[in-house]
Amino acid sequence: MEFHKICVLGLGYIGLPTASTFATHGLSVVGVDVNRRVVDVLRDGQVHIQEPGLRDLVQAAFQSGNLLVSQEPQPADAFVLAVPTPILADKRADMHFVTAAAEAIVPVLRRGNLVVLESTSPPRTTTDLLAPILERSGLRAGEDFYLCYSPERVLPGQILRELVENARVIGGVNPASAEAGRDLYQVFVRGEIHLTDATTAEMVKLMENTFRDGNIALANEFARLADRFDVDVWQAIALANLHPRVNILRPGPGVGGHCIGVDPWFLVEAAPQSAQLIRQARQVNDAQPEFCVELVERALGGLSDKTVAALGLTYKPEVDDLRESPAIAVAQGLAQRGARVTTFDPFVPQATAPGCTAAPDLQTALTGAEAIVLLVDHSQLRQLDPRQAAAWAKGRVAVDLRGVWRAADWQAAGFQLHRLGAPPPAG
Ligand code: SAJ
Repeated sequence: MEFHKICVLGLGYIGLPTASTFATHGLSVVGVDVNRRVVDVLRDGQVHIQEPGLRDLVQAAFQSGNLLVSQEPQPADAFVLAVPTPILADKRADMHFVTAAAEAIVPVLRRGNLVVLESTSPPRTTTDLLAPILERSGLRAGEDFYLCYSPERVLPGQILRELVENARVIGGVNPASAEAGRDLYQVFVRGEIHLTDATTAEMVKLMENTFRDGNIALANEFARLADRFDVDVWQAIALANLHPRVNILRPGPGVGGHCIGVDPWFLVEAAPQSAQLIRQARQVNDAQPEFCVELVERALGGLSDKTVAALGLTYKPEVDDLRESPAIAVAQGLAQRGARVTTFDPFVPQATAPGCTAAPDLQTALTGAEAIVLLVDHSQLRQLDPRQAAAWAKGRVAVDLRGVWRAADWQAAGFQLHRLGAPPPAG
């Protein structure tokens, strides 16, 4: 099947790079976002998302003359849905963006079109939620138009490269739909394209992120056990990972972002009795910020009125994304227990956590601090020279929740370095 014009619905972390990449590969693309501000910002030549290389890619897409942005979808050969699928407070999937995007397509859907859902979704969303809405057009999914699920699998921070290079899974409501999906994505995907059915493709995506969440939960539980038995979890994991069939991930303050902490709940909601381990892993990771707050409290011998510099706020290193960040939960928890918390994140210096104060730079954050807590291992924070920290800080307590600061260096600078999942420093 040949594609000349496509509509990409949702111009966020996935939709904007995808729309721009299709445009720079010669397709005529209408990027659609219901948010007027997003459309205005893009028309203004700006980009509302921070991702390495994205600004240049979007500019190239506009300069090619192939990218238009609009609040409304237009008739096209294919429609790609890349809208958010967050969870509600009760951990159920919030599918209203998918529903709304599908409803917006109905009036412009034509015989022979392809519709692809990329948003991470509960099993059977494509067949049981999306198809019935699209069939309000009077056309039948798989017969009159092609319908696929093809999950985005790109890592924030590496999106542009992974979009093109990663293997792609495309699941159709019938084989002809999957093949139509392949014809679309092979416009720019250089990784292998694997065809399957729509529900399998939905499960693949959920299984990938659930696997990672479970592995991190295990690492976090190992950190708690190591704490209990005075073992250095970092050394123990490094040694265990020498086994050819073991690859334990890293403990930390918890799991953040809009994917790994969210997607496993879609399986729990869909089949609670069959997803008990998955639920438990989520609960372990969600409890990890509190465990870290208690670690800092122990290190300081109480938090009340203590001045704490909390370094890093984003959900992981080298990104500016604050969504569901466990670092924010830890900083907030410290403040709730009475500490005076100053936060600093080099990627988002204006941001802070509830009850905390933002410092514009590292020196301001550390000045007068009784304890320094590393929450996110951005390279600037990882490389913090303990002698410099000693010159600015008031106290000599440091807490490394990422396992990246060298104990010997910090001790040499006069600090007591406490590390997550490691015995407390001597003395
Ligand atoms: N984390 C740890 N320990 C680790 C690894 C990660 O505590 O060893 C934490 C991070 O600090 C962060 C969270 O987990 O808070 C998630 O970060 P991440 O880098 O593992 O993943 P995301 O959310 O940025 O991207 C994931 C990726 N999925 C997998 O690696 C299986 C990505 O490929 C997906 O496309 C993305 O989710 C998504 O959009 O679903």
